[in-house]
Amino acid sequence: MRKKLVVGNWKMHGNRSANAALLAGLKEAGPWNADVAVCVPFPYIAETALALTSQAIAFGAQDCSAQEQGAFTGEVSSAMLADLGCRYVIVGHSERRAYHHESDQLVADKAKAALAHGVTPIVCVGETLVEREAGQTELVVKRQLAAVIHTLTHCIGEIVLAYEPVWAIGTGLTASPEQAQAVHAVLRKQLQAATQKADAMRILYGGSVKPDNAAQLFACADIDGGLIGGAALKTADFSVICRAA
Ligand code: G2H
Repeated sequence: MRKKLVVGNWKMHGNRSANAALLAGLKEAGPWNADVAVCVPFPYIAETALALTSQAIAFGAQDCSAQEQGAFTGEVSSAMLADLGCRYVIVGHSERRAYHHESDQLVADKAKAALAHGVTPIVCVGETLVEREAGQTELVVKRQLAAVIHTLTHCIGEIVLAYEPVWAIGTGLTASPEQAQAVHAVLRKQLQAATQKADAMRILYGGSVKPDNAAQLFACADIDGGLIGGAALKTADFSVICRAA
């Protein structure tokens, strides 16, 4: 039995006072049966750590460098994230793959760097609308995951995987539970071929998860929680989603 995990991805939103209010609201709204975490912008990690001292809600970042340290201006290493107490880091989000041209291999290298410092990577995979309409969904997500499996080898069981169809991100379009479950089953099978831990691994769904569709998605056999964007910015909405998990 896998414990559900709900992760708020704040993306590039927030400021100190809004974050404080959101975190205070979340602390009041919990606890939930699911594991819950928020992945916040880099400048706010330290304050988030102070606000979430109880550990009931974990926190993390939205990206990390694949490099250990050195002359990489603007980059943030996974050692730094670990130093701040981050439990999770999102890697390979489609917004980074698209806007920062991150390759499958770079994403895999970031996941490896995170694991090396005890930070759990939440590795995102997902197809674009063009790819889905061309019947390439399976091909694309399997290729993205294969790079991570190949790079992490025996550590693959330590990651959290997130399926985020690009066409459903921030668009209000959500994959139906059937569409999402079908891809999650494909990913589970690919993990099963790579590690004996596959059945214990959590595969999250992300892409316009809202209070009114969360329960149906989370009821699917291979959907083990969600990666939540827009709805994670409102205490009430995020709390309902956490309760649905
Ligand atoms: C997908 C998701 C969070 P949203 O990017 O990772 O965002 O819920 O706003 O579609």
